[in-house]
Amino acid sequence: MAQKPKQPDVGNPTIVREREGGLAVKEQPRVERPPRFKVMLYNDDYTPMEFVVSLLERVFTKGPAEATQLMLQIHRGGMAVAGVYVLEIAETKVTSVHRMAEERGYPLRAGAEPE
Ligand code: TYC
Repeated sequence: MAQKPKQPDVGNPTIVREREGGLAVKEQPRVERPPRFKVMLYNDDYTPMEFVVSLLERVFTKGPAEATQLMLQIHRGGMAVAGVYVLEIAETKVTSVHRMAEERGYPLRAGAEPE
């Protein structure tokens, strides 16, 4: 009876395998989850509500209803988490918020903090 071909063990980093030349290489287990960062949006008295809603839709990919609820949560409570991302993405979102607000002369502030 024919032997079932052995599946390559690609993707299982804990296995020690024979490589060309007979060298056994133990790969590092890639089990660490990269740290995540909350992107906070802060209330102010001047940025128009409609602008915050459209920014939450565009930058944080919220639907219109969720964006409106989140904007009202910030307006009433002073701040809210707009999204959670790995550091580089979180920083890019913060920069986008500040750039878009500054372009229109609004004082809207955002910040990233560890989850
Ligand atoms: N408080 C603002 C207003 O009354 C609206 C607002 C909501 C501003 C959320 C910033 O992150 C914010 N126009």
